Amino acid sequence: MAGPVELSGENPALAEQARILARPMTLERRMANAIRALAIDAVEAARSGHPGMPMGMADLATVLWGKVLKFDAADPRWPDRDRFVLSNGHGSMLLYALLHLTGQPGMTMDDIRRFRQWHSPCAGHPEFGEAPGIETTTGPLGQGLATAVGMALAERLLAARFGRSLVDHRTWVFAGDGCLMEGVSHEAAGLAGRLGLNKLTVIFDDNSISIDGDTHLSCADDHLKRFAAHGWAVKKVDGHDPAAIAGALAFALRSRKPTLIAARTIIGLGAPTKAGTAATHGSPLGAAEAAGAKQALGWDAPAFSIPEDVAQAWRAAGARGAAARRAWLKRLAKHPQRGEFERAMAGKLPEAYHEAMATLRAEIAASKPKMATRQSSQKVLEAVVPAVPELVGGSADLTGSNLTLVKGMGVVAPGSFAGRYIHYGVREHGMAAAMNGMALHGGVIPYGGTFFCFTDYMRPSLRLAALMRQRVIHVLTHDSIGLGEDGPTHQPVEHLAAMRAMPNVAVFRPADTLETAECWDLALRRTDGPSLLVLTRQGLPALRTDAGENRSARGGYVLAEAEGARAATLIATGSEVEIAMAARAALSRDGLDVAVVSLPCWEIFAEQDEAYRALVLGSAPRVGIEAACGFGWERWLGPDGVFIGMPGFGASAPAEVLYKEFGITAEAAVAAVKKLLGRA
Ligand SMILES: Cc1ncc(C[n+]2csc(CCOP(=O)(O)OP(=O)(O)O)c2C)c(N)n1
Ligand SMILES: [Mg+2]
Repeated sequence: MAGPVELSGENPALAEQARILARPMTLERRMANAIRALAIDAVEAARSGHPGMPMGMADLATVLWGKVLKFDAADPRWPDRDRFVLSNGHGSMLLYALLHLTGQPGMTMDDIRRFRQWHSPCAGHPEFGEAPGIETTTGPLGQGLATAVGMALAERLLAARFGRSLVDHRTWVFAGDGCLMEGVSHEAAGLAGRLGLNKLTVIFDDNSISIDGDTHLSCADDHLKRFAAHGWAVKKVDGHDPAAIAGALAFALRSRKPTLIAARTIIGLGAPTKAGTAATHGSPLGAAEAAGAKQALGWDAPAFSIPEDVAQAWRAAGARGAAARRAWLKRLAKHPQRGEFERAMAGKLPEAYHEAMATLRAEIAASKPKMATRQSSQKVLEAVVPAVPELVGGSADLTGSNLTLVKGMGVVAPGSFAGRYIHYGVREHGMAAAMNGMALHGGVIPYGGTFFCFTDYMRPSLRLAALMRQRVIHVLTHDSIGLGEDGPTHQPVEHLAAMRAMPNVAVFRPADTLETAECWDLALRRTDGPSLLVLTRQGLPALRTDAGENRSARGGYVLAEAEGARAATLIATGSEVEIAMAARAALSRDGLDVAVVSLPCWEIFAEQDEAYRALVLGSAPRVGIEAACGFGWERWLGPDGVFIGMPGFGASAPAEVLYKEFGITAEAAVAAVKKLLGRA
């Protein structure tokens, strides 16, 4: 709720505010005041929200959207539009006001009246998919900035592939103190600086205020020096002076580096007593302060209404890019790569992909390779990367471990964007955010690698990918104690459960090379959410030789049926399917017929019809085997099932020793079955 309200005499921002408000009242200032008024009204009506940021950044938004940003309100999804990312997403009313005022579809005044209410596209924080002009979901601070790096990178990659006549746009970010304090801003800025993404501009709302009060309570960073050190061009500007703002944006347009513009603003500009204080950050101004703000701004229109001349000026801004879009459509119509461009932007896999995948699966079935599933994944990439030109790979400095690089991909470097492989550096969080940005941009399908354990370092970006249902593919190797000697810091035990708990994510843990190809196939075809490929460091035998049907497509299946009536069902994933098969053979020697179920993707299996699941799981006693914590396994094992897995963290030792010491063995599975059947 509201922080302490400063009395006018004690609030140093008020003198500065008075000087700003005394400037001549131009149409451009009234356009900015329209944003302020809508933010005030919507937050008052909702009795919640963040008026301070839109009031502070309205002048910046008016110059950017009114003069510079390339867009056509008539088609918010025009592929060659500039991308605008509101990284300080709490100021969502700024974006909703801009979308409404410029006349974009899906953002009516009634929607704004219903800010933060059930079914309104004007959610508390901007949500991708709620209106076509919302480029990405923001709110977790720093994410928008890091996502924008991926958008700017995708633009460079596509420009290299299709040429400037089809792809030539910029990425603009509004970010606050919070975004720059977040660690991910360092990763994002470092990557953008290194790659020289000069068409990326961050406009930093330099208001020295965050929720607890003055930012100097916690942060004395020199953001300009920091970004300069990251390889950015930097500039300071008065965020309430339209001419100076236009000058700074022109500087960004000319820059050969990514640009940070630190725009000095007063949070809540216009509020008679609260301006410049944290009190305007995240609560309604209150009736008296709201009325006082409108008076100070010279705004006398009724709530939720815009004077006609101001409305007209904003609609004209919305139509500014119409001619550019028409010219672009003409160029597209004649472009020799039109079909490929449209296919890639639509996210449709090429015909050549389906052929390459079918050939690969047949070849694997015939050759029965014994290898780690991370190597199986490399085999898949070797086959599909040449067939799918929009696949863009990378790794967070673990290329040789994740096996994500395929010969001939070419490495992306400053000024050289024809390659398709990105060395993200040791920046898991930034990598995952950039991958989200690439997927949101469209035209590329990003995959990236790290150790499965370090999904912890990218979880906030994974969560947004899931929330936004983006096709990003994570190659997560070294998936259990099977990695051995590196020890418990590197051995995931709770990560499968944690990732399976996240909505909209598909977690694939294949058991051999054929299953790995099947899971990759499912991940590539899956357009409505992120896919995680959880892969081993250690070698595994080939368990399957039937390439006909993609059996992983049902999430789980009976890999080996019991020879007679099922006495028990062993259920396993990934490397533990081999153990289940060994246990089945041993039990068979003892006259016990058991089935083995491979469950590479729980999420897909859970979506199958009841009858199929019942058929697979059977009614005999069940034993689950997975080299991880058992959290969640009761879902498949029922109250009477037995789980064989990790009791807690792992340890540093050779993998075989760890499996034996932690009791994840065929012998343990045999004993568990016998005990369940009363044969112990
Ligand atoms: C990752 C993350 N942590 C915390 C928050 C909660 N939060 C929202 S806004 C904010 C302060 C942001 O300060 P600033 O960016 O300067 O915004 P301003 O008050 O200037 O609008 C915080 C801590 C959040 N949204 N995301
Ligand atoms: Mg701030």
